[in-house]
Amino acid sequence: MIIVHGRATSTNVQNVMWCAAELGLDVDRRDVGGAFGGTDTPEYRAMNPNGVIPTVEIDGTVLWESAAIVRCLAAMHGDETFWPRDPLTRARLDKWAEWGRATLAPRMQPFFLQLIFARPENRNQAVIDAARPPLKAALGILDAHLAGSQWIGEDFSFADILPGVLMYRAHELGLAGDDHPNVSRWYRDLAARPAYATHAMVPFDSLRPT
Ligand SMILES: N[C@@H](CCC(=O)N[C@@H](CS)C(=O)NCC(=O)O)C(=O)O
Repeated sequence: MIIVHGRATSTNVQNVMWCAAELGLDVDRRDVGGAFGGTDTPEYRAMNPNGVIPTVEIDGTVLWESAAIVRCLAAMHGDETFWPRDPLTRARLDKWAEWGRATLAPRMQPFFLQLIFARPENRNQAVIDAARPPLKAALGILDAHLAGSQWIGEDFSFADILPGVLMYRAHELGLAGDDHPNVSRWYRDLAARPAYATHAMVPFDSLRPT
């Protein structure tokens, strides 16, 4: 039994939902966070003292940190291609999963903040301009890697999920495209996966200020 507490518009919830769907797992997702609220209640804080989403219950065990949850689901239910059991084989994939979290996501964050969450009149063009070169460099590294393979590894795996979940917004916001043809080809291949289309290609207009 898997319960995911978190709104569908959160990329960190999407990580978990997409992973679970790839693994064919049934999930009971409950809207929490953002406009839904619910993260400040004593009950929620008892599960997740950070007050963020997602919080996930797997067979009664409460977990938070979406990347840790993706790895847990992959280890519990993934086959050898999705989650290689040999540590070195897995680490060759996991370095990209971690890179997605540690390098790519922070370089996209300024764009999300400025282009989605800020009111147009409050957008800071200097922040956007300063964020472009580091994002371009990161996408260039990913593009060079994807020139040699369809997926992050030889086969689709957990390592596609952590950077891949960001690609919908990156392409919708025009952050990746002509300069990164292999990234865009990878995004199209991800988008052709029903689990990605359902859980990661979630419109984000509802996150914009009203
Ligand atoms: N590192 C955490 C980050 C969690 C996080 O910051 N979640 C955001 C949404 S993406 C959140 O809870 N925002 C407040 C809210 O939605 O109410 C994870 O990956 O689970």
